Amino acid sequence: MTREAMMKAVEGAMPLKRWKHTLGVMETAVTLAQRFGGDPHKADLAALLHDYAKYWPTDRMEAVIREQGLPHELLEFDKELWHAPVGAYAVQRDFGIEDEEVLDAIRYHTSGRADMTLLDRIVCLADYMEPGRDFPGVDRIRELAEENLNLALVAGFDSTIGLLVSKNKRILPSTVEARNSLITEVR
Ligand code: DGI
Ligand code: FE
Ligand code: FE
Ligand code: FE
Repeated sequence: MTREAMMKAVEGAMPLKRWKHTLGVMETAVTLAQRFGGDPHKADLAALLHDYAKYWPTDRMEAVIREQGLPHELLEFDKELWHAPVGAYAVQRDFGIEDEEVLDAIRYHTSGRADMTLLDRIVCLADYMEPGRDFPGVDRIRELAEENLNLALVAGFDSTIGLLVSKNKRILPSTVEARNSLITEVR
């Protein structure tokens, strides 16, 4: 499928606000790839597709997790986590995406994971800091991202972890592992 056709399909799968977010993540991911030696083409593609399953009904996401053997552990954590691994499955099925690096960047864009690839980091950070994002600390993340991808991403995870702690919500172990792994590298 062409990029144009995928863009139409992704746009049609979400409200306008989320499509604008997607365009922001694409632009930011390409900039970060150029800045930090990543592949801009893969960054663009993974960013375009990263939230494809965001508006799927919960029961449909749950069915994919169960039927496709995705980690069942996810079902015990916030539903907001589900669209990432479900999205990786869906873009392979619906658009024929087979590039494992791109699929992983989609799969882990929300949770993170230990030893994230460069592309994982680029997409996850772009998702935090695209121009349309506005949350406490986002400007600090953008500042750090001028120089240091890892420190910026740690700041991103810190904002998420802080939010989850303040709401007394469970934290997926992969998110803690992602942060542990990043701070071990920057130390
Ligand atoms: O899909 P987006 O809104 O663009 O962003 P996202 O895919 O990064 O989703 C993030 C949401 O997931 C955010 O509101 C926090 C929520 N969340 C719930 N539990 C966890 C979690 N995020 C992480 N990283 N880890 C969790 O355990
Ligand atoms: Fe997302
Ligand atoms: Fe994210
Ligand atoms: Fe997103």
